[in-house]
Amino acid sequence: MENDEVILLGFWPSYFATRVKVALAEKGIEYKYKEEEDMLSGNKSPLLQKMNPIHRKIPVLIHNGKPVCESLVAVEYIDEVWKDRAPLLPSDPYERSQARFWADYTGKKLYEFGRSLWTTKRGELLGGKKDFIDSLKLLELEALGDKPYFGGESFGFVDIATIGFYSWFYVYETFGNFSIEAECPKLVAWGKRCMQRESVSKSLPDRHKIYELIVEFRKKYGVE
Ligand code: GS8
Repeated sequence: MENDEVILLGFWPSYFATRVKVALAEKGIEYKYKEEEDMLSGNKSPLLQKMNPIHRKIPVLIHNGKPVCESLVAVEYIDEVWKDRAPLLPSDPYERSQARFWADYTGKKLYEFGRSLWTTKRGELLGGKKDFIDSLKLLELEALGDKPYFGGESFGFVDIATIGFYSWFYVYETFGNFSIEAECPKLVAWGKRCMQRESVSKSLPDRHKIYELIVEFRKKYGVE
């Protein structure tokens, strides 16, 4: 594993790419990061098109020249290949199934409802805001509960899958005009707890930078 070549194709604000960054950091793997420069205009680099010809999406983990696409697939791959470090997924099959379920939930529901908050004109939000808050509350109640991390006492797969959204909370709150801390205090406390880990704090994008990007995006596409 010493001489392995590990490359990550990413786009800095992406929570999907953040998943892979945090997993690599948790395992202490050195890698080369390559930014997709022109993502918002829909232009994909030749390397991305070659490495992910099916979806042409980041993140792509390239291990010794071979691509692994889809963020959660990449996180599981990292966990299986670098076994000498603490495991990211639980060892019990049922717990593992539940971890996969919630990781999938955050990538689908939080992504979908969260996106509608900043791609919708302010006056037209209507049900989108409620859907988003409900999806967060459900995650807090059903998956996190009173535990410090989703998997229990230690940081793991669902934390890795979800923590990238924490950087987007500011965008959701600003465009949705609500406080996530007021709605989901345990989830916000969890986010702060995760930020105390170096693997997280050094991998997460800056929330104000994301906000500025979204302001630009809304201007460019006439969403005001
Ligand atoms: C989603 C990746 C994705 O949406 C995963 O890896 O988990 N299910 C995939 N990537 C976005 C950037 S982050 O919002 C992307 O690459 N979009 C480009 C496109 O849709 O063409």
